[in-house]
Amino acid sequence: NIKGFAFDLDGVIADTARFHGQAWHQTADEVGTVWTDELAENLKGISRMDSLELILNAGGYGQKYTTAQKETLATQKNDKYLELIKTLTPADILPGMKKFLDELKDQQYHLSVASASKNAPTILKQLKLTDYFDGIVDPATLHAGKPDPEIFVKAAEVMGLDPVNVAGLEDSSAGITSINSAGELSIGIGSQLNEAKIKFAVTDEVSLVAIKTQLIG
Ligand code: G16
Ligand code: MG
Repeated sequence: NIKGFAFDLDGVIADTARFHGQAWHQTADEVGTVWTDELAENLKGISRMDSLELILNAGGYGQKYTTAQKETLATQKNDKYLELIKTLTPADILPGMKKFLDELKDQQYHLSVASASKNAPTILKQLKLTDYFDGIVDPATLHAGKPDPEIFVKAAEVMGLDPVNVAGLEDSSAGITSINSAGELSIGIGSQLNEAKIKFAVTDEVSLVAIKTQLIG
């Protein structure tokens, strides 16, 4: 009996990965790491500092920078990213997701956000979606990121619900693992999300009816 939905942000509500990619590409150029599509793909869903470590390690520069220098690089990336996301408008909500959120709201489901991004409040504001959600999990409070269940357990708490009454939507396999380990119903959007209980190829296909249809099998 699902009473609430916990939403990942990047790749589910909006495509912010292209802005993360643009900003990190600059960092990669600066430190000397070759930017590849594979590297860009591996940055999805992981935290800011873990992303930086991945970029440094990809070029073999893992040991070259001090903690203070890494913080400077991460801050520069975030400043660039904040500049880029200023252009976001409600037109950037991924196809079908506004309609799905309206459907959930109409039927009085609880909604929360489980994003690794510290910029989620800013992004939701740009998309004019802030009021849809009971709350947003603050990733700064987490002991471990996805695939750890913590973020989706907290997303249930935000809605005042037991995890068994929550469904989580994710586009990353680490996120699906997090949802499953939290004891929630996992809804995967995209390819290669085999562990997801319910699967959609694209955001446009997500609706309550489509979810129920897959549940009944
Ligand atoms: C998002 C992105 C990641 C990003 C992370 C942290 O995750 O997919 O690439 O590194 O947030 O973002 P920030 O630097 O803004 O704190 P999610 O969980 O929304 O898919
Ligand atoms: Mg995501």
